[in-house]
Amino acid sequence: MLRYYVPTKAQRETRLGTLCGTLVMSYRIGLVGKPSVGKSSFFNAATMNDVPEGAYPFTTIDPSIGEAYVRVEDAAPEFDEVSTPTVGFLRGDVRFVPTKLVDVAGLIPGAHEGNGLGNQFLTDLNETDVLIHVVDFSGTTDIEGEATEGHDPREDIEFLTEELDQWYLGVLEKGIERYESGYTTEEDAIEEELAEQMSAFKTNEDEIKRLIRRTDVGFDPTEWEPADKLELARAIRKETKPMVIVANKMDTEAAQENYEAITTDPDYEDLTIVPASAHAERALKSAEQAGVIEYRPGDSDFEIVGDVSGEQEQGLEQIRDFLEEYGATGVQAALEVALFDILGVTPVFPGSANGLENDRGEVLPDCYLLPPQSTAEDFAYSLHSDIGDGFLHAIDCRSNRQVGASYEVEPRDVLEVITTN
Ligand SMILES: Nc1nc2c(ncn2[C@@H]2O[C@H](COP(=O)(O)OP(=O)(O)OP(=O)(O)O)[C@@H](O)[C@H]2O)c(=O)[nH]1
Ligand SMILES: [Mg+2]
Repeated sequence: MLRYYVPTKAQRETRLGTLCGTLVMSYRIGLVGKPSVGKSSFFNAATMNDVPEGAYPFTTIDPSIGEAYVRVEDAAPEFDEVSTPTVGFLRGDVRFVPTKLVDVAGLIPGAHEGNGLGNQFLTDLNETDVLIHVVDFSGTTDIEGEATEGHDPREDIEFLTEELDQWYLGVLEKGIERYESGYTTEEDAIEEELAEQMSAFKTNEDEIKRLIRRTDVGFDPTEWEPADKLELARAIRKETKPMVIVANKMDTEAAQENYEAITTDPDYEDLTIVPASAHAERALKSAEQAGVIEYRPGDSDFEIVGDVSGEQEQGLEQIRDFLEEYGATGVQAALEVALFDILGVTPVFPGSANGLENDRGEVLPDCYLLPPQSTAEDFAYSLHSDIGDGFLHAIDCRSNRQVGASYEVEPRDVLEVITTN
């Protein structure tokens, strides 16, 4: 009866390993940057928490993890249904699917050598899958986060990647030392040693091997020059901590001028930069909670529905002008660029071909965020290991067609999994 490909135990374990790392624990987006750029303000605006914000460096010391949401167009209306999410929530036709956001201490140049709050704070970023680099585009904070004027945000963009690369290099060098000290047995390959040493960065042997090949440094670390080591460290960092830049404090004129200059500078055209105002997002969400406006996070407009003072109205109208100019506050957009554009995460709805409602009366209660190139079978494993083990085929609920184990899922697929058990 099993007409479809069933993985061997070893294949299953490898795949489950990956899934446990990313799916079951859900995605983690890390906020990085020098002090006073607005990481905590962005965190609070996205998660509606109240971690301390302050116009002085190192306001944040201990990391915070909160729940943020990414928007996915709901699939239920295509089936003439209204969904009832049990995970996240629905606003109009938009599903807000939860993801984790991490706020950490600010980094200053030399952090990897212990400057500022030092190296241990870098490790707070270990478990993150993708980074949002928050940059103060207003230029009113210097490279260490102290108040100034006319600081060039380009400097911040440069230093942060350098700092992360040096951090990776330090860990990589420890792995090379261990390898060369003969601590490991002779048969061990360098990629094995490095994968173990760098496992906290969510990498593995295959990935290291691929990156050694891609950087062309060769498999004998005794031959590696300092520049080779840095190149490899950088390649591993780029792979395991891809990054989007948020141009924050865009509600100020100075930030808008810098944004215009940097986004038209050919040296920076390869970067993904999202213009944002953490303050505007927070203000709109707070006004919504107070019943003053109706605002759906990420939207390009809002409606005033309550009584407002003249001053409040003026503030809100200023934010409306901002939304008109930049399309949105940028907070939602940055989270979505990080997960969907940079990581290539695919949202998939578990459904049923015979009407979307499940036996608990819920309509499309869940939406899974799957790693790029996930197959129908990976999706089954993400539902439950037993469902993956018993996978027969899946049904695309829109077309009612069967799809096999190796079918690559597409964004907003609605799939039912048929199993042997
Ligand atoms: N104009 C403007 N100011 C902002 C915005 N976001 C944050 N700020 C201000 O920038 C300062 C620093 O904000 P925080 O959120 O504490 O910055 P941080 O990056 O978490 O700082 P550390 O925890 O010290 O690393 C505060 O005075 C905020 O009010 C924004 O969108 N616009
Ligand atoms: Mg902070």
